[in-house]
Amino acid sequence: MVLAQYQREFIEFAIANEVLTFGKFTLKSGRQSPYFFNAGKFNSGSALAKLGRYYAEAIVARKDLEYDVIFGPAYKGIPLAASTVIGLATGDSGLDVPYSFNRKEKKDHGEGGSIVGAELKGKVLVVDDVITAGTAIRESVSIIQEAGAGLSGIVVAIDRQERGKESELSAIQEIESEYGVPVIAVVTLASIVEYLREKGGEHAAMLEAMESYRIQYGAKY
Ligand code: OMP
Repeated sequence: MVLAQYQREFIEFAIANEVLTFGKFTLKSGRQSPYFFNAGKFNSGSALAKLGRYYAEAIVARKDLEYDVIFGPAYKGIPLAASTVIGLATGDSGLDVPYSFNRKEKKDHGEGGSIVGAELKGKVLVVDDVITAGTAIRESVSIIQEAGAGLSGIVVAIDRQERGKESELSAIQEIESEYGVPVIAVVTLASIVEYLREKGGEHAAMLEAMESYRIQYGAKY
């Protein structure tokens, strides 16, 4: 595969912020992974500003994407959605897009309810951090459907391209065919593998660990 320049830059940005790290990690699925992507480590104003621009560019580049509101699922999706709408408003496109997010606990006083921000209606674009098995995303889809709105697409920083427990397809492929919407990822497992291959030298051991993980859990493309 050929790595686009923005993907190379994004991987370097994630490594520099210790968002993308290599080692031994246990995932939500129980799998032992040689890498982890912790979006919570984008934890300063300049990092979020830059991150918001990457998401905004990924959205603008998909000309076929239609959406009325951006939704960030609690918790990690909240700063991501906020950064993305700022990225859209301050970038070349200058789009002023409404956004909302959910509370994990429903509030029964004050304004009440579990949705904060813009009304969740019409076509909803979900902004989240990572898709592995797709569990978190399915929860977001339920929230959108309960609000009477419709899912129109999903944008994530990374698609780990892992197959589901009972399927050869990746979680993203399953979601795309199940809901009939596009899932856009800034980078994928394949991009990270390609990045390590380009770097060579001291990255050889990481590359080997990533390749064997891909053989064990990677989806078939
Ligand atoms: P799924 O719900 O299996 O799609 O996994 C997505 C969630 O896993 C993310 O929202 C994170 O909570 C967590 N996760 C990461 O943040 N980074 C990773 O590299 C891998 C995972 C994970 O546990 O699979």
